[in-house]
Amino acid sequence: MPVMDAAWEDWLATNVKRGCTVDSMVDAMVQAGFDSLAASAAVQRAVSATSATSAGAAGEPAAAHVPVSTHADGGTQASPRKIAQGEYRYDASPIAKGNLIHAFDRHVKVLMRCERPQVVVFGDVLSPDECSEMIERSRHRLKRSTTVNPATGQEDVIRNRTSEGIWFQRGEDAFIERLDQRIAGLMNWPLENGEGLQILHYGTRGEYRPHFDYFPPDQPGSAVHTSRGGQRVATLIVYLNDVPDGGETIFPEAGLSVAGKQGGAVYFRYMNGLRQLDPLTLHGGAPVRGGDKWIMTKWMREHAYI
Ligand code: PD2
Ligand code: ZN
Repeated sequence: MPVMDAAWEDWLATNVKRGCTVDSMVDAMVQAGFDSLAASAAVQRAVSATSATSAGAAGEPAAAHVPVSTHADGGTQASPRKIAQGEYRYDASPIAKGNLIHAFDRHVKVLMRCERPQVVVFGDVLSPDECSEMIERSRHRLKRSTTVNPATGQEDVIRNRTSEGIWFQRGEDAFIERLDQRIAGLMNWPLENGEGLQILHYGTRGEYRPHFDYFPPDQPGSAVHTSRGGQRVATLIVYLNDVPDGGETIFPEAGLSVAGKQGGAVYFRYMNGLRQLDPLTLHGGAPVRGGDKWIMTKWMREHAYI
């Protein structure tokens, strides 16, 4: 594998300034022999460094891969309050204390907590039957997943995200409503601030390269998404099956990896009360090495998502 030397750093800085997409740079590095994880992390660092220099916004990463809702209807205008600059300050997490959290209709186990970044791993958020029901409801309706082009806000099918997905509208029937309520209780965030549940399916070799879930504030395409409900503040990924091999959720900047277990979930929070965004929440879905992987994702916004 090539090494990340000064020549590569220069190449990255030049291409970021030229406006090349993250994917094109990652692809070029992978072609040159870099491991995809190392390439993604290097590109994200270069994008962050360049946006910090050009916008004077130290600590505000300019992410590129933002999964979005495909719901098309309009919504309320989010407050245009500025994102605070400077080093991310860890304030109190909304997640309840204790080893067992009462979330609407279920007691959920806390298996692991990390403070920097704020990550919590839960067991038994959904029962095995509920996981199977979500998979069966989704199996025949899957479409290739997209990511947001940060320049335009449009969705692109690109190689960094090899999965298929489907969205359920919030509260679309009694079963979904119950899961929405439980998840809002667990995340301790208003139900109406949640996007609809998204189901994702990865086959063998499917992966989702490292990215941020929040909309990069300095990218023109983000305004399209934050105009409805404001910025994303936290994510819950629920594992709907046991993956035979691979498919961990990884946090490369934190050196953390979560191997999913059916019904369990990983929570991470990236926007604090000052509206700063936490660059340590860079995360991805590692390649599935055997079998397939099903997850369900809930993204919470700072305002009602109507
Ligand atoms: O599949 C995953 O583990 C994963 C990892 C990172 C999913 C997402 N992000 C996502 O849907 O945003
Ligand atoms: Zn993500």
